Amino acid sequence: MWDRLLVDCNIATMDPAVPGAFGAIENGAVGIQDGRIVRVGRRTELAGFQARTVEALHGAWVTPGLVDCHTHLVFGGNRAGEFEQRLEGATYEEIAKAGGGIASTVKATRAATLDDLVETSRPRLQALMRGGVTTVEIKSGYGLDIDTELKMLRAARALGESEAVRVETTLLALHALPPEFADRRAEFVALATESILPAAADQGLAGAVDAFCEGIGFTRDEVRALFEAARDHGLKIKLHAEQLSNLHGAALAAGYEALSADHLEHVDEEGVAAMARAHMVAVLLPGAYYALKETRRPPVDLLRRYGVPMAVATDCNPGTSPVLSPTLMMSMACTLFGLTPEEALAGMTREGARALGLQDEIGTVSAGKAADLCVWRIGRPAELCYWLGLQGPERRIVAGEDA
Ligand code: DI6
Ligand code: FE
Repeated sequence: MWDRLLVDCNIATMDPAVPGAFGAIENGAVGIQDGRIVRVGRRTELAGFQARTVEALHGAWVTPGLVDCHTHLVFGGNRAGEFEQRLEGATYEEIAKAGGGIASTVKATRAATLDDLVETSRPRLQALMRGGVTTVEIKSGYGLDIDTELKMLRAARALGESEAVRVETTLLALHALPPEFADRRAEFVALATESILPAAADQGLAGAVDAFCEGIGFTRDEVRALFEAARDHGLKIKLHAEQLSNLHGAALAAGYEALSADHLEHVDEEGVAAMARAHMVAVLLPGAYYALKETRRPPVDLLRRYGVPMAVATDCNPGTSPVLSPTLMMSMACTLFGLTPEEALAGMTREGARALGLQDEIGTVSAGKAADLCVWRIGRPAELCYWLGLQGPERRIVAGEDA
């Protein structure tokens, strides 16, 4: 006997093995046992099965729980003041060069206690959860010293333990050069690769590493040193690449079998081809594109042509993407980047999972995966991308339990 059986629903399985748009099953049913999906199909196909509770969803749509595969949601303070400066014409790079930007968040994050960080970040996480997120990746990167980087990762872990959401942590080891290393780049890279990364790995605080490969960030050679260390410590690899210029970071990441390259507004065909060969995911971040008023879009057609899966994420961060709504990002992925609603929903579910290396565990409504689901009171899946300011799902189910 199963634990739960959801009936009288339509299911956007997002499972490529289910034919048709959204892998949709109308008049469907989902069986759940021990936190996992045991069977998905038409109601009639599941008629012979029994469950302790049978719940009618009155025609609602069930989707995979949303996967936000790229956030920086743990940080101290915020940058609403810089938002005002940017509205008056200052650019992100100018603000960064004048000591604001990431450096100002570093200062606030260093000053915060672990508890402060957890409690100021919690409402941001809860907003994403209300929007339908059941798995979130959280990066460090506003510490830039060993204690603060580990504090950020511990805060992310503490949030995951106290909220009904899966949290994946990433050490963003090369995000910005901290002021105290202003003329000692090589020393900072050595600190990141030889001290911070091994400490995070040894303490089991991070599953992956990331870096900001950019003119105002780090060079390919610096990033390569980090990736070598990540490989030695068995950490997965991701990269902020080609956001503001083309340093060929995506191709570098491909050489290390990275899970994803993220942003990619300036990636060229060679980079896309390298990503395809390495089976990487392109993580598209329309919130940062919007907030920075960028005009160059990621090459979506090229990514499609090469068969590079596209994920969509919030990039929730205090500087370039103060975004608290996953469905708003799906909308922007359609309107600003030209994704179809099906691609946008796949981007926040199946491909987001792939960008975290969790494609066998979450991301589609399929037998054998974790029962992480959202129940939406909508008439068709495209509504998830159509409404701006959509309220979240009616129900969020994490590991088979209402959350
Ligand atoms: N790219 C981004 O968009 C964020 N980090 C990065 O490497 C911005 C982070 C910030 O401005 O605080
Ligand atoms: Fe980011």
